[in-house]
Amino acid sequence: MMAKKKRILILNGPNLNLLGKRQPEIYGRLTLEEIGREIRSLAKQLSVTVEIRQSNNEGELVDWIQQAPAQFGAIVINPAAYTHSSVAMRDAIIAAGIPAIEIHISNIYKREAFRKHSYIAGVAVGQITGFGVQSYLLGLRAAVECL
Ligand code: CA2
Repeated sequence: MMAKKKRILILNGPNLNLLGKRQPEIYGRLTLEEIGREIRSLAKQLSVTVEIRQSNNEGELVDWIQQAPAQFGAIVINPAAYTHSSVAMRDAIIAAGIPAIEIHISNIYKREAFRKHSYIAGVAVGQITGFGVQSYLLGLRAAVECL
């Protein structure tokens, strides 16, 4: 079995299952499935394994973050709307104690005022925001550097 340090968990928050289906002007035309293919292709080049999950449920995301250290060396997370509301996800990341990289497709600082605050940023290694699908790929590269 591949060492857990070489495994990276990619988490996606609420509504990201709609990617490619609505609001392409903000979030692009690729579906989460298609983005997943690009992520897996880069992971192969970087000699790491990725597991990609999406949930619309805050508690499920908290459970996955809590369980992550048993199987994964780092987390790349697009918390979506929970970025701006979830103390629970922030606390789970602190408790997990493995590096987390926060990513966003859109630039959250160029949008509505309520998106400018992230509960996750202060406990993440860093944040990548505004590069479209590339945010996921840059996030994966950053995570590999943290292993
Ligand atoms: O830019 C990002 O990646 C966000 O995390 C996306 C979230 C938003 O709440 C954050 O402020 C920034 C929204 C995800 C919703 O995704 C959709 C995709 C297609 C159609 C509708 C929603």
